[in-house]
Amino acid sequence: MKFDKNVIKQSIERYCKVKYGVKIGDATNVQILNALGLAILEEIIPEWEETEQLYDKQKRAYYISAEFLMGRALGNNLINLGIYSEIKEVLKELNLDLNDVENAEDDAALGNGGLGRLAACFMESGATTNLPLQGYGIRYSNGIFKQGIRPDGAQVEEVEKWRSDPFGLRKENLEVEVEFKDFNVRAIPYDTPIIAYGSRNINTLRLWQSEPKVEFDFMLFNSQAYDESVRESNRAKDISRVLYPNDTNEQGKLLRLKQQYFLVSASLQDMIRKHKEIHGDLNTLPEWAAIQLNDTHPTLAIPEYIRLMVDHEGMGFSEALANAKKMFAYTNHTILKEALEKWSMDLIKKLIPRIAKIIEKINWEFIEELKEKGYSTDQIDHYSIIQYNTVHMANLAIAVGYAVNGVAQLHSDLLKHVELNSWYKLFPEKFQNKTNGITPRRWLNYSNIRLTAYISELLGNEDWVRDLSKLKALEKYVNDDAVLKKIMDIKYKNKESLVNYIKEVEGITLDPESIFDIQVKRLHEYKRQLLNAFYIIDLYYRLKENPNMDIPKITFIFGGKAFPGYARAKAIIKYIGQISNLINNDETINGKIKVLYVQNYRVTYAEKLMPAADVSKQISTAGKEASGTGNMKFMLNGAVTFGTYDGANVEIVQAAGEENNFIFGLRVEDIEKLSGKYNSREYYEKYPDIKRAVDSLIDGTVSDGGSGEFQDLWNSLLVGSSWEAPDTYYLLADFKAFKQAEEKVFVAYKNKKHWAQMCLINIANAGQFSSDRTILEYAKDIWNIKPATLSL
Ligand code: PLP
Ligand code: GLG
Repeated sequence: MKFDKNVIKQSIERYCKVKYGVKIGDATNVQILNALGLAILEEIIPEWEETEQLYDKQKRAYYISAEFLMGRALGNNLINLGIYSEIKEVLKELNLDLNDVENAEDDAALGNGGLGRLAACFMESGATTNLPLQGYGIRYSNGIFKQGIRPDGAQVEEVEKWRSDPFGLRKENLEVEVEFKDFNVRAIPYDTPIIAYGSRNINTLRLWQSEPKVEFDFMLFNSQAYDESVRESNRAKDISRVLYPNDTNEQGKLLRLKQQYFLVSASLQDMIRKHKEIHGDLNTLPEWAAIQLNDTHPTLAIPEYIRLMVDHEGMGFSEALANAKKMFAYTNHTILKEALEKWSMDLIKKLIPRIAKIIEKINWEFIEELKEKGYSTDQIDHYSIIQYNTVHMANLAIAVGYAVNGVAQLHSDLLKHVELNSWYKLFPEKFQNKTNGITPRRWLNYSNIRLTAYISELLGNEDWVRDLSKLKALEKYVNDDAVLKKIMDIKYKNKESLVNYIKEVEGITLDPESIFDIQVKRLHEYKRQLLNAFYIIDLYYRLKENPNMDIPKITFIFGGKAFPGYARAKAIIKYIGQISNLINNDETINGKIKVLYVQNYRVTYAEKLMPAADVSKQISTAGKEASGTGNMKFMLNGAVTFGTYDGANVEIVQAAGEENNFIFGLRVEDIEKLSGKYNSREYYEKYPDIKRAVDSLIDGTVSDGGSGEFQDLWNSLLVGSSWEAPDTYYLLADFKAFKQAEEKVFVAYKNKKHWAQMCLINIANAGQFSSDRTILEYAKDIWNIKPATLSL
């Protein structure tokens, strides 16, 4: 972007005037933010259009996702445009502070966690690697809820405001209509520019908003039936009103089905219209478009594509199906059974009957194919897309899609050899691995400016930002005391910044001299925050018994939202809050340990936590965390991983060395061997420390306020139920190993130089976890698309 200070200044002034009727001096920060957003849009729109035209000449990939966890846009856009300090100056001259303006922006929290944040990183990397990649999603008016933690530790949920969308462009001219059985809605696209770093390309994320065809019914309004008069209108608006706050668990709700169909129908109509405009012939669409289904949520795109071709374009069913088989690819993000989406055929029939018919037909054709190949009736039943009047979305995606990928090597291997083994046998050629990644622009350049500047100083340029594998060259400093010291100084400063932020938003004072041991992620039993908490309570008991115990000061930080209907997850949050109250208020331990559950963990909070972490806690039960991406963010910012051999942790320690991280506990093979034989009670009876920690739930150490939640947690570990074995996630089996690993952390931390070396080696080997690498692999191995770069 050509940058001219005065032009930007005048634009901000103008937009304040015409949009809000205020002078700059009287404008609120939100108004300045929006005016600045428009000023920047005005400058970049020519390049945005140019990029679109360039991409029109070649095959594109479309990433359809129910979630995009974008976070804030302003700071990152300024970094990518290379005008962060210039804008800071401009604002200063106008008596404004860029930080305040940045803080006026609410997170675009249109996602739950890893899956949505991955989609956001992919968008940015797609632009930066100049790939013709476009995102399609839903513009929820309300993203993920805002979480508060009550003094007793309990989670409370509130509506999160999203007042600002400074770069979203409403494109009413491109609206389409989505048809349900008994009503139609308008789908209005809002385009967000995705700005490349170090290139002029600007990609597009297109989010659909649902709106009614008529705002209200005048007849009803006139006859004073006010509620009735807006009922239809609300029914339409409801579709994009709110994000389901459920991470890895499907509930089969009608509104959710509406959202999914709304998303795919609008997106496909958009793609098809464009293809017709440019190429005319719809038969060639698969040569020009690859469509990635981010998890099964957008799988209805397959029957919807066929419907549009057959019913609207006069194509034969077999041709449409054959085309679909060349166009759709599916990413699996989890092997947790409860996350595998299923929809009742009755529900589909009620909402979108034509789609139900098409799914039946796809299934029929698929079964015929299997019969021809000589499969038995039993086998066919197993593969069937429809079973007991229920549609298995993953089956549909795998049967029709041409590629299926997992998100880390271990996960992809488990899909092939365990979870989806029968499918792998049927279609071995479809299965791939694409290990997740993160964008270094947001997760280092923007959020850790100190480390960014120092890396550029050491490497002599900024090339590493676009080619993260160049970080490897940092390894040569592994014995350079000055470099090691500087890296630790930076970490310390980042910790101080976090301490200030936490003081401000949580009202709690932390000590930057202590180890910052951080576990932030959605609250889920398989992620085992409870195991971490048990370790902490055990450490606390030991410290009380032996106040002179020689350990470094340590601060345990937790963060993450629980699905509001997930009682056990909420009980775990409360328990952590309770032990935190107990420990933080006990003066006899001299502040040696401190525990904090930060409120409302989200992208903006993550940007402050990652740069300040010493230890990254990644302790899921082996085999359960498909990949993790938080783990990569910590690594890139120079934290060591304390984790199980799970998901991408495996690749992290392969890259940076097991000796530079703390790996503990059961591996997938161990768990397979234990399965069916595991008895948590043996551990409980045999080890007094385990018993003491687990019993802290019910022995009066802490209180759930009489709700019985803690007893339920205790039962889940030791009693189980008719549908669930005790301790399904092997907390007690891994407790001892956890404890030993933590002892190793304490020892290692005492040797400052060695600790610094571990951090440096982790940073130097984080290159392969750039989402640039991931997205280029998708482009080459799945989408068959090529970069196209605007000339300078
Ligand atoms: N939530 C937010 C706000 C994130 O930034 C991330 C990733 O960094 C996640 C969730 C996913 O975390 P994890 O990979 O640990 O599950
Ligand atoms: C899933 C998985 C994570 C994974 C993420 C992105 O649970 O392990 O890192 O997708 O692939 N629900 C998720 O966040």
